[in-house]
Amino acid sequence: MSDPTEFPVPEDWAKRAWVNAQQYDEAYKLSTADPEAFWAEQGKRLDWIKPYTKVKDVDYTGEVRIRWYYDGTLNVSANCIDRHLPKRANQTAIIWEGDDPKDDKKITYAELHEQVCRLANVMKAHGVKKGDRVTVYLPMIPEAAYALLACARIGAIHSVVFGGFSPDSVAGRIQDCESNFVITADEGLRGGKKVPLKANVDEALKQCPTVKACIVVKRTGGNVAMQSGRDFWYHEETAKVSKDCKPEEMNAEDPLFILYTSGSTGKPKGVLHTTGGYLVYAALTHQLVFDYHDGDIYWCTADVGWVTGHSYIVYGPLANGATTLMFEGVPNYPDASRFWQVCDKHQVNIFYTAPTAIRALMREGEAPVQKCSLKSLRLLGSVGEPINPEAWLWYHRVVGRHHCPIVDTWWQTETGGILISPLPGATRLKPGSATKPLFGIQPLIVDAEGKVLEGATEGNLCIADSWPGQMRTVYGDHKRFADTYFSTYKGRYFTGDGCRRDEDGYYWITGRVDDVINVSGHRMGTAEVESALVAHPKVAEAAVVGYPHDIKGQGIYAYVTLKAGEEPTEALRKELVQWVRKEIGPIASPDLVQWAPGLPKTRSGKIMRRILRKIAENEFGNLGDISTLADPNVVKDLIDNRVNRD
Ligand code: 6R9
Repeated sequence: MSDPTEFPVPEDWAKRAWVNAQQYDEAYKLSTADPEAFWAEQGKRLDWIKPYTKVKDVDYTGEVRIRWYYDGTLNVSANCIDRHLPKRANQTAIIWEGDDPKDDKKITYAELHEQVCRLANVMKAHGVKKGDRVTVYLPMIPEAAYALLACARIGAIHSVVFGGFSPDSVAGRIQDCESNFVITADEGLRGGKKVPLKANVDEALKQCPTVKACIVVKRTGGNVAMQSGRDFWYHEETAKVSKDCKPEEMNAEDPLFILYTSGSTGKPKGVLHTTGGYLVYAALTHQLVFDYHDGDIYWCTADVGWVTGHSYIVYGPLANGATTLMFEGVPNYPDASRFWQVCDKHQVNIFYTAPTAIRALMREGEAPVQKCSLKSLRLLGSVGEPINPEAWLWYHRVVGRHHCPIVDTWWQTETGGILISPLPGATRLKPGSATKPLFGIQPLIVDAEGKVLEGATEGNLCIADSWPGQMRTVYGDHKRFADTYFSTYKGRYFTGDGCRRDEDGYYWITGRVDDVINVSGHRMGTAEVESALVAHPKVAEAAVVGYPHDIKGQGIYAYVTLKAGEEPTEALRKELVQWVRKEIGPIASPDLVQWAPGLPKTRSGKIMRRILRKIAENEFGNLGDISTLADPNVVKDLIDNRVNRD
């Protein structure tokens, strides 16, 4: 029997869920017909210090202006902690599961309050003020959540840098936002291996004169250098201060955080999110997409270094008074059943992970899953890249044992929260489709000229109107914000993704249409990898493209032209891969390097990436029009010398 192509909403789900099919249709209509009314109502899910009277002020043209709830004031940490205390002081807020299966810890809302207040007071004692930028470079330990919330409590803007980034990447991000305070740990621990976080910070800070102080969490107890007057131990500092800290009154449009993300050109952009709209949107989507009810145990396996960790480990769940699980380790340590063992151990009801993890675990066969009960699981989620139907069906059958709906959630760092996704009690599922837009979201599919295409069609995905969780600007460069997202198709937000809509109005994301590649769910700008490669003294030129990779989704394929006289040896290939790891971080390591005596260029000198992509994809039979090439012979050489991936 072939696999089903559609899965109806299970009856019990339609009954118990916050939203059923009919409610979805009605609310969606209202939300798009009268967004002001819809979002005015939704804003009430937060506690406001001064309630808003203005809801929406958006202009996608010209300089671009996006404001929500903009005369209201509130504090995000008070909304994620203090307001829950009367009812939930002793409820677990965070379940922490360490890298070592013997390590775990539960933090109640009362404890969370104390920890966040203490850290907030430490920052204040070190002179951190409202509006200052604080860089957070931490492993997946509870202090990461404390750090975010402590910043929010005093109105400092956090900029989390993923622990896998190199000292240079950390330095670049600190410099870009002129951060003056860093929170890190001695070392991280992942899959039994240590990550030298403090040593990386030391290296980075050589280039960062703005940083006045660095707080270090003792995680492994490893030996680290502490610079007197600049570096302070977290446990010592937090012991000195009061366990109460009054939350700062913030305007809804005051910045909450910056998160750097890769684009098709230039350096990573500092995506800026603000206070009120972001939290309304994260809370709403966390509640509805995951159908979160009181008492549920919810686990999102992302790292706080990515937006998924911000919105769906910390802010969304805690705004909803949820119990959120935070995992320090990796899916295959100590063995390939770790995820499922954690689900059983903590009785996880809702499990949210990435297709790359599912594919990697699928390769290990069913035995590691079958030996676990998984009886507690009720709902599964996917995020980060398109999920291929094969992985979807495996996830549904083997992990979900046929009875857990899968929410395939499409969104971006820029969108703050999920925009297109099934609602488990409302949406019939099709494996591989992110299905339908959430409330207030109006997707448009446009052709290359920006013409809006109707009905079943395929093209580029834009969003017609704003939602409260949308990014507000690129930190320090508003023009880049307007140019990147609103100038390709005038007056519309362009996502950078390709998309198909089927006859039922279901959306199928086909992947990036710009020069961004998606490696294991992480965004990488090809331009960034290229500039790292050409920074090597032996490299004259480089072009980087993605190619299909069984586990990672896309792998990194680099074409490298060496300087005259340099020998293309295996040792140099390895050196270049190491070089990129050092320059950017392990996630940017090229999987394949091809020595290219020349790159295909137009007569005006533009590299024709379309051709390089096809060769990397092994689809060189159909290269399309190459008549505009300055030297068509280079193409033959590239095809003849392409890297065999088997
Ligand atoms: C949340 C996140 C965003 C890019 C996005 C798209 C891809 C994310 C997806 C998906 C298909 C899904 N993407 N979720 N593609 N289906 N469910 O991943 O943010 O790191 O900014 O990446 O990821 O290409 O444009 P971010």
